[in-house]
Amino acid sequence: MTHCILLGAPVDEGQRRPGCLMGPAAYRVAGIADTLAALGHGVEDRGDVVPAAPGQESCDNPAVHHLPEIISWTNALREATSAALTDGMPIIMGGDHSLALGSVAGVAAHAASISRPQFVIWLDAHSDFHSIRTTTSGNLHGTPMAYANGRPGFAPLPPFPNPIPGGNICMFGIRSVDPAEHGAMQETDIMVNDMRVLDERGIVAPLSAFLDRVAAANGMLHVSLDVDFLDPSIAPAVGTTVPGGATFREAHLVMELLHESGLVTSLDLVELNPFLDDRGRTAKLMVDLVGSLMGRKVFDRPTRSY
Ligand code: 4U7
Ligand code: MN
Ligand code: MN
Ligand code: MN
Repeated sequence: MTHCILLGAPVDEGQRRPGCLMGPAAYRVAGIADTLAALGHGVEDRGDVVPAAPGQESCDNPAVHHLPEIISWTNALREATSAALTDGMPIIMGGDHSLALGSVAGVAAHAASISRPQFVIWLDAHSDFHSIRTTTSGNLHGTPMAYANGRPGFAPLPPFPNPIPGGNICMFGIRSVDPAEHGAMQETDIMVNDMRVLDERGIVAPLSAFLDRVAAANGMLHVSLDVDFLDPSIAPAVGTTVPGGATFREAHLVMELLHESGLVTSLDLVELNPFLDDRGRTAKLMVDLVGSLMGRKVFDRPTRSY
């Protein structure tokens, strides 16, 4: 039994399409708390995180927008996430992916405070590896993975606490990488499992290779699930659809294997835009995936089935 702590993060300023701010409400309406409780977990909904009033920060990339708002969110979510980790498993309900600038900083700070290594699995169509300097869209939801890896070019954001080494990061399902991101990623040892790798090797082999690493290091594992990891045909409620995403069963299998690993300590649910949804089906699918991540299965299996 896990003590699950729901944190609403109605962040909308990391991209340009209004609607992600309704994400936390949609997860609540789709029954996230009841889903967790039915699996035997404790559930504590701490409501929506409230950021401080934005300041006046600026940067020299004219494309970037809403930087002061995102800095306020980053600070508030870092504190809320690391505080929640002392009591249980934070589930951060977004909001666009810029919320991970704060949530991943919070998990990294907590892991450092108890001297455990932090690992991240990034389930996304995109690598989100821009810095504030290199983004051409100016949408800061395309930057959190680079911030967490300690990439330069993030002033005036606070320095990332204890940057996560590339070897502790696994990208899964990516199929849209900008040239500046590609160049920067080449200099890291991030485990990149793009869609081509998953086509060739399936889900189990690459995912279990990463999970073995986490287990060997007694690491904490943060899962960042972007709606656009999923194929748009099953998950239409997202602003940045990319064809060729994970199928229904691939996504559930990822979640089931993550559950069986027993390694997951925190979770982001990001980029749901309920305004674009079709009768709540994307919100419901995301909640069902949380169910699989937290132990729902048809039949019991041995702890490692591969
Ligand atoms: B998401 C993009 F140009 N790379 O920087 C950009 F393709 O959190 C997309 O993964 C970023 O949805 C997508 O704007 C961010 C674009
Ligand atoms: Mn993303
Ligand atoms: Mn994405
Ligand atoms: Mn997106």
